[in-house]
Amino acid sequence: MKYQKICILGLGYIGLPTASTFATHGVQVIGVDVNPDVVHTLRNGGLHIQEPGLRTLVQAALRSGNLTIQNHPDQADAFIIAVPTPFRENKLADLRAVEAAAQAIAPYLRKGNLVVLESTSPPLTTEQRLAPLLERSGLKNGEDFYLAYVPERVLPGSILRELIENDRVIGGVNRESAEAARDLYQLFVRGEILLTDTTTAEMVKLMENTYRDVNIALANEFARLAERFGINVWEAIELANRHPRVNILRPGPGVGGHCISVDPWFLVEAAPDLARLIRTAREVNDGQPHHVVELLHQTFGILAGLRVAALGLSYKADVDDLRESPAIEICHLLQKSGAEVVAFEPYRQESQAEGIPLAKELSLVLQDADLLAVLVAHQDFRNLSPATAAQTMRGRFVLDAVNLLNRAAWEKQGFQVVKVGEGRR
Ligand code: SAJ
Repeated sequence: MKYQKICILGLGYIGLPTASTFATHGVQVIGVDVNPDVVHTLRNGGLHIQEPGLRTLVQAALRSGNLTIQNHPDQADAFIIAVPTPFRENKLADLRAVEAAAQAIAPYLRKGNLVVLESTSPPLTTEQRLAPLLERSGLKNGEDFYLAYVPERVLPGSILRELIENDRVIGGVNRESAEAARDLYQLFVRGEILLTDTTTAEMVKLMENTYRDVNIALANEFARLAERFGINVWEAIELANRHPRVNILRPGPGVGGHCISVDPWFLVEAAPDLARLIRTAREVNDGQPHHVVELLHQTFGILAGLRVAALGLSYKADVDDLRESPAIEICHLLQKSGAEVVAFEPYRQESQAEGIPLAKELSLVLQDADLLAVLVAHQDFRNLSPATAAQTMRGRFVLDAVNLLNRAAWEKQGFQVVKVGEGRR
């Protein structure tokens, strides 16, 4: 199939790079977002999210004249839904944005069109939730229009490269739909394109992120065991990973972001009686911020009244995304314990985030602090000098939740250091 004009709904971390990449590969793209601020920002040459290389790519796409931004869909050869699928308080998937996108597409759907869902969704969503809404157009899925589930698999921080290089799994409601979607994605994907059915593709996406979540939970549990037994988990992991079939991930402050901390719940929701390991892993990772604060209590005693300099608020290193961030949860828990928290987040310029005041510079956040808490392993923090910190800070407590600091160098400056996964005998 040939595609001249496509319409992408949702211009976030996935939709915007995808829209811009299609546009720079010669396809006419209508980028749609229901948030008027996003539409306004993009139309005026701005960017509402940060990702390495994205600004240049979006500018090139706009300059080529192939990318236009608007707040509603239009007729096109293909429609891609890339809207968020968060969960609600009760951990059940919130598919309202997917459903709204499908309803918005239905009036523009024509015979021979392709509709693709990219948003991570519980098993059977494409068949049972999306198809009926699209069929309100009077057209039948798989016969009058093609329908496919094509999960995104790109890693925040490396999105532009992975979008092109990663292998791509495409699930169609029938073979023709999978092939129609393959014809679209092969316009820019250089990885292998693998065809399957929609529900398998939905499961594949959830399995990938669940696999990572369970493995991080295991690393976090190993860290807790190491703390109890008085050994250094980082050394133990390095040694265990010398085994040819072992690859233990990194313990840390917990698991955040909009993907790994959310997606496994979709499997728990779909089959709570079966997904027991998956639920436990989620609970271990969700409990990690509490564990880190407990570690502080045990080592430093009462936290009330301490001034804490928190380094990093994003959900992981070198990204600006604060969603589900364990660093933010640790700050909130410290505030609840009566500590005064000021944070420095190099990717954020605002004066506060989620009720946490933000300092504009690293040197300012350290001023008069009693406890330095390294919560995210941003590149910017790697060269932090213990001598400078000792001059600026009031107290001598350090928490390293991400194994970034050299313990000996900090102890030499008189700091008392707590590290996740490092037990002391
Ligand atoms: N984390 C650890 N220890 C580790 C690795 C990660 O504590 O060893 C933490 C991170 O700090 C972060 C969280 O886990 O808080 C998730 O980070 P991540 O880098 O593992 O993954 P995401 O959420 O940025 O992106 C994931 C990726 N999925 C997999 O690697 C299986 C990405 O390929 C997906 O496209 C993305 O989810 C998504 O959109 O679903």
